[in-house]
Order: sequence, then structure tokens, then C-alpha cells
Amino acid sequence: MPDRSFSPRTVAEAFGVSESSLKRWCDRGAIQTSKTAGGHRKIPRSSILDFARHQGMRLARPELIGLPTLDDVISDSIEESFEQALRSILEGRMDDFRRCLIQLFLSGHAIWELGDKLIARIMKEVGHRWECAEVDVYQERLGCEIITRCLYELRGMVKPPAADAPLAIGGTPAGDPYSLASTLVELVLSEHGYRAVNLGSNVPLSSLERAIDRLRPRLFWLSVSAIDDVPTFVEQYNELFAKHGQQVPIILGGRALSEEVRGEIQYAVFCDRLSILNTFLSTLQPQSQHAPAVQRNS
Ligand code: B12
Repeated sequence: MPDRSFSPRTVAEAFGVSESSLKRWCDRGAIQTSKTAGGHRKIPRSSILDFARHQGMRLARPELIGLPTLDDVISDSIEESFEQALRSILEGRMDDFRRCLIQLFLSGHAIWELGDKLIARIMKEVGHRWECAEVDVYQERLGCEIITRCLYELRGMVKPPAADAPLAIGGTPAGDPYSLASTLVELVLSEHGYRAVNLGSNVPLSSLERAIDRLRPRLFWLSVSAIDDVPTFVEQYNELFAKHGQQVPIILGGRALSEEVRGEIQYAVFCDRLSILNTFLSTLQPQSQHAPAVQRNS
């Protein structure tokens, strides 16, 4: 996804500060910049967002850098935003959900938090209401569609991986049509600096095995929310593990991997939520380095 860049003047306006303040932040390395062919400073959007998120700097005019206006978004707290976000999903209002999610992201919430505390919780409620016949199938499908589109947009807002970033690949196995969890796992890995590639849903384990062979990832994930036939899954998974499991850490997650199923397979780590993945990744690498803090009035 291309990372658009903006002039210092536009970025200063977006933050509602003077150009000289912005220049000082850039000179101190608080905002990473690059140069145009003509030698002028330009600022990639991902650097602007990284700065806003980790220094707690509010964007006064986010629309200047291609984001929605956020004036009427009620809160920076996931808990307080939950009802509003749930309603926007149930009523199919993509713009409202998008603004809510972007606001929470900009106020510094990590992707794992948005996944566990907002998205999984909303979908759990949608599933519950569907079971009680309070929500129609189309509302659930549209909800998934809206969330998927918004997550793709967030993907473009996370800092692009370094040229030598380690590769992580994964997906869901044949018979598993679920897609949101794997999309979120890809994003969490991206936020941790991985070149993360979600191969998609419903991919035969034999094909995933070939992908590991050819792409040689540093990490492999499998999200398993549905299993057609447990003995077949266990047999095919164990073949994949026997071939690659000692070289490539395999990260598992998903509701279908019950304790019983897990008892028959091996893996590096099982995550019943994204926070576990986040903790696991933090132990594998040093915390990502954020630019030095700045005084808001500098
Ligand atoms: C959306 C949805 C679908 C959609 C999915 C579309 C899509 N594009 O993904 C579709 C249409 C496929 C679907 C179909 C069905 N569904 Co459905 N579905 C849901 C729903 C509402 C949301 C699931 C979801 O995406 N959640 C969001 C994700 C982000 O959260 P999550 O899955 O909980 O994952 C979290 C963790 O498990 C973890 N995680 C998961 N994987 C991984 C992987 C890694 C590596 C890591 C680190 C972490 C991790 O992190 C996530 C965030 O915390 C759930 C309700 C619910 N409670 O979740 C029902 C639900 C799962 N479905 C259910 C049912 C009954 C069905 C159907 C049988 C309906 C039918 N009659 O056809 C079919 C079965 C399909 C199949 N082949 O098995 C039931 C299952 C009941 C049960 N006991 O198993 C549920 C619980 C609804 C309910 N309340 O009854 N469904």
C-alpha cells in the first residue's frame, strides 16, 4: 500500500501548529522525514501517524492528510466507544465505524486491543443476536465487510516494514471460511515490524506447506475457527508440523482449536486472543523504537 507524503506546511496545519514548531520536531527526529528529488523535506503519512499515536498529539485537521474528520467521535476509550461502534455495524454505517476505529487507533490503542476489545467483542454480540434472531444474516455479512475494509485502511496507516524485515505468513485452513481473525493477526504482526502476508481463508494445509517451503518465513500463523473433520485436520497439520515446525515457529489461534484438538498437535504458541500474540512477539524482539518525546508547546 503506498505511503503518501505531505509537505511540512500541510502537516503543521494538520496538527494546528506553526511550521517552525513542526520543523523543530522533525530536526529532533521526533517525526521521520525524507527528501523530494529537489531536496525539499516531505513527511510520509505513516510517520505523521506514528508521531500522533505515540506522542499523544491530536490532529486538529486530519482531513488534510486524507483521514476523515473526527470532530463528533465521542471518545478515545474503547469501552466508551463500544456501543456506538456496535450500533454502526448493526446499522451498516461504514463511515461511522471507520471514524470510530481511526479515532481509537490515533489515540494510541494498539491493533491487538482494537481486535480483542472492540472487534471480537462486537462480533460476539452480533453472533449472539443472530442466534436470538434479532440480527439478520445480511447484517452479520455486512458487518464483516465493513470491518474488513476498515482493517485494510488501518494496514495502510501502520508504518511500512523495513527492507530487511522478517517475513510472517499465515491464513486459515481448508473448511474454515472465517477471515477477520487472520486479517487482524496480519495487522498485529505488521505493527511489530514484520512483513506480514495473510494468504487468505480456506487454504488447504498442503498448499500452506508449499508456501512455507517457497517463501521461507520467519513465523507462520494459522487461525482455525472451523474444522470440517478433526482427524483429517490433525493428520494434515501434523505433516506440516513435522516438515517445518522445528525451523519455523507456528503460532495457532481460533475457537476450533479446543483443548482436545490441541492435545493431538504441536505448536510454538496458542493464542486465544491477540494480546497473547502481542506478548509473544514482544519477547522475540526489542520493543519498537519510537521517536523521542516532545513538549507540546515547543
Ligand atoms: C462472522 C461469523 C461467521 C461468518 C464469517 C465470515 C468471515 N468473512 O469471516 C460465516 C458466514 C463464515 C459464518 C458461518 C457460520 N457460522 Co459463524 N460466526 C460469525 C461470528 C458472528 C463472528 C466471528 C468473527 O469473525 N469474530 C471476530 C474475530 C476477530 O474474533 P474471534 O473469531 O473470536 O477470534 C479471536 C480469538 O479467537 C483470536 N484468534 C482467532 N484466530 C487466531 C489466530 C491467531 C494466530 C491468533 C494469534 C489469535 C487468533 O483472536 C481474535 C480476537 O480476539 C461468530 C460469533 C462469535 N462469537 O464470534 C459466529 C459463530 C462462530 N458462528 C456460528 C455458527 C453456528 C456458524 C454456522 C454454522 C452458521 C450456519 N448455520 O451456516 C456457519 C459455519 C461455517 C463453518 N464452515 O464452520 C456460531 C458457532 C457456534 C459453535 N458452538 O461453534 C457462532 C459462535 C455464532 C453463535 N453465537 O452461534 N460465521
